[in-house]
Amino acid sequence: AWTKHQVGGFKDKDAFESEVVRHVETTLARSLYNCDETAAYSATALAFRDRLILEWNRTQQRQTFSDSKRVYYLSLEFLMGRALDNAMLNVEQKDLAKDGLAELGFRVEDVIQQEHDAALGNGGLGRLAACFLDSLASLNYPAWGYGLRYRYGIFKQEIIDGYQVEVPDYWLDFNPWEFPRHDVTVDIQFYGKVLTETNDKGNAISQWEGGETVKAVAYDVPIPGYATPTTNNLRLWSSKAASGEFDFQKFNSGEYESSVADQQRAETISAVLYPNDNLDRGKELRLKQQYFWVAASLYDIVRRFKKTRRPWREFPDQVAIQLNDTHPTLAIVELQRILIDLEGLEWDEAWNIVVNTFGYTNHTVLPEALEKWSVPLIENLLPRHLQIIYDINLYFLQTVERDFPGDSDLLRDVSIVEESEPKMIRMAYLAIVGSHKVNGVAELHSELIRTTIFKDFVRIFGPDKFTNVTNGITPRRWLHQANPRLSELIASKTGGHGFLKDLTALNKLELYIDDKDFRKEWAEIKYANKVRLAKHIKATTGVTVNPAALFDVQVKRIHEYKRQQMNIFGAIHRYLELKAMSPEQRQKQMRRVSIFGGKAAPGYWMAKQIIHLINSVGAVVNNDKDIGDLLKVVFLEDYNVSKAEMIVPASDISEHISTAGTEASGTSNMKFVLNGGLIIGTCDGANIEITREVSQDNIFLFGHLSEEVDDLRYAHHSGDHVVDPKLVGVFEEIENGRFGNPKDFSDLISAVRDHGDYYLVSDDFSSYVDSHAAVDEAYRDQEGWITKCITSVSRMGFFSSDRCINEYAEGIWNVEPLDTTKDK
Ligand code: 26Y
Repeated sequence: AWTKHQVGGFKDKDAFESEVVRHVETTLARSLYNCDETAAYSATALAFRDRLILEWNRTQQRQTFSDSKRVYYLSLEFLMGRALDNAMLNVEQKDLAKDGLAELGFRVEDVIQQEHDAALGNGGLGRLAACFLDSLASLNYPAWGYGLRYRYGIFKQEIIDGYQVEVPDYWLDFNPWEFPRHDVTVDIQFYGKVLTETNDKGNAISQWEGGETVKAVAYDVPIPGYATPTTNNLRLWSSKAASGEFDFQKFNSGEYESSVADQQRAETISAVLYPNDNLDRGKELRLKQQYFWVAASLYDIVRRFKKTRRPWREFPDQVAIQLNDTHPTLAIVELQRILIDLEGLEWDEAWNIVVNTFGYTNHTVLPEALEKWSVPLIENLLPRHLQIIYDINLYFLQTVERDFPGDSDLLRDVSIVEESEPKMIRMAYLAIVGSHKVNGVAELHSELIRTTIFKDFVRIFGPDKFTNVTNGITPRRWLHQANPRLSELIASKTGGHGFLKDLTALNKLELYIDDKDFRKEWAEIKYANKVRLAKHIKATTGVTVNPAALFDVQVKRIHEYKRQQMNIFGAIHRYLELKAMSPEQRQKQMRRVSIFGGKAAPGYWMAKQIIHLINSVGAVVNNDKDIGDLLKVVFLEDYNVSKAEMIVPASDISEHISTAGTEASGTSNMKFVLNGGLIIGTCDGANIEITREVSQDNIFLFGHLSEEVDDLRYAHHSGDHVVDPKLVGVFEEIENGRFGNPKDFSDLISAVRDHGDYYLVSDDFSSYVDSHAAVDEAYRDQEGWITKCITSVSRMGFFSSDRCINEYAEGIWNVEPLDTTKDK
């Protein structure tokens, strides 16, 4: 069996310490006497990195020699967070590092905090990709991630005078976790034109020529699995000016500035992550990013395949490529281009290979998030790809016409090319046509895509092409790392840390549901986590919160469909009710801290108004002497992965309150329950499956169902739309100026009152308020509450990303884990 110190870890504490010292003195060129926490972090990270890369090498060799099928996960976002804590825990050497660092005069927790988050993603989709990498490695799947090495990740959020201000996130100053591969580069072509000739067989041969070239340089990030030698690779591409004679000539002939400008233009491609979540803006630079990354990745994958000297038809037996949403859909077109233009395959043979290689995951039904690219834009940037897209569409529509003769509405509806002005390419349709499987990310969501946005494709391809893989989260980061005390307590009752590899083992906890000591320890851990968050709130906002109060948390990207506006309206309603009470009555009420966090896309006006309203309400409520501890409203700045690791374990109740049918899955809902918090939520996304597991008694559900949404929206426009009276009271107070200039919030109010209330805030408001009253009641009974929490945690095994990855492997990729013991 694998022992961690063989390669992946350190022989003992002394070996670790001497590596840290060596890095301080040589790599960092500092003396031990002026080694501060930053230097201690750097040296510790470098020491662990050195060990990881040895295991990484062995993993790559093992995977190459075994000649097994590999998975390639293509994602424009990898929201990794910090790496050091995770690496220490996954190689099971955090205790050793803790002792070693203590001897050098440092606390491991302080050293860990020095690390800058790797924030190469927006929200759920990017974090899902990161959880998947952890599971793929932990389960020993031969798998690579491919993404972009953004110079700037998601912006840092500052709150100034209650408003969001965006600050660039320059994170690469010191990044010990990446290995530049200056020898692994790919030239990527843009623009130019297509030359078509006829060969001797009379077939048209197309070549894409001219245009400009940009160089892609690989940077590799090692991904350690938990308690296994497998260390997989995340390859991120960085753009650079191609060392073309072109620039050099310019440089020589004195056109220094324009040569530098060319260089900068090339580097711009991987410069910044687009900060939109679930909102498509159709910017040319984003299309350039997509093609740059997809073309470099495919070149790499094809190069690796060609080394095996297998015939092309075996490509899908060696390679599975998963598309994380439509962002990498051009990979379908690029592979078809490589096969027909460069490798000389016939169209049908090539297309068969392509379809059997790709799988497509859809993450949203929101129309504004479905990618479309204008035909003129693609034609200019990628002329040959546009031709291939038209051919793909032509052959596809021919099969539709054959199977559904004369149905011209159907042809128009499913055409990859939308006949608008300008014409648009519907990327989701292209992804469906070019993949062998399409999946949604929770049961309701998968059902919705089958019956609404993709229903015509179910008719055409049959139901088997469409499937569900309910999302999951890695219990390593989201329990063991974020909540170490809870992880230890669970280990002490379930027979060790095996539950981190098989999360269903949590069910053993139900045996201890009446164990007094266990319950006491459970409650103490939650309280300690709340104390830690309370300290953070004090330090960052100046607001004092009582850790004995009920912590009510909503942290996620700010979006109207996620309905943070309903939450803050609810908090205002609670405030008004408290104000209306006599002091005696008031003292009987449950204490609450209403905690918000999340970023708004910089161009999303309504989302920014929501942030401003939350802060404005906080400024009034938190300073109201009548209210004191009974209600606090805080907005936590710059919500990110490492903040989530502190916030999630400290919640009593978390809010997952999207309009039914709009949140594809949600994944933080799983994280909160796994950490002993309960949920208030709508019947949406994975909330439904969480309810099935933990039972109706252990979740606070409210609101209309997804089947009802269309009718309600329709009714709003038929004249007699009445706003819920409680909500009217809330609006009155806002408009009275109680929370500052009412003009600042008028769009939030009119969206509900005057513009059709698309997200059903008014329709769900009274049931939302009632549900919060039920939360208060339940929390009064502390013993009953703890029982709910323990029961819920014990039933969360299903939501491990390990289960989820195994479902992809079996149902979509047809890949198997690699035995890591054979070569030992
Ligand atoms: C087109 C482009 C601007 C775009 C960029 C980012 C579109 C969408 C996104 C991000 C989407 C996203 O994060 N979706 C979330 O995916 C999670 C993982 O499947 C789900 O849990 C969550 O419900 C969904 O909103």
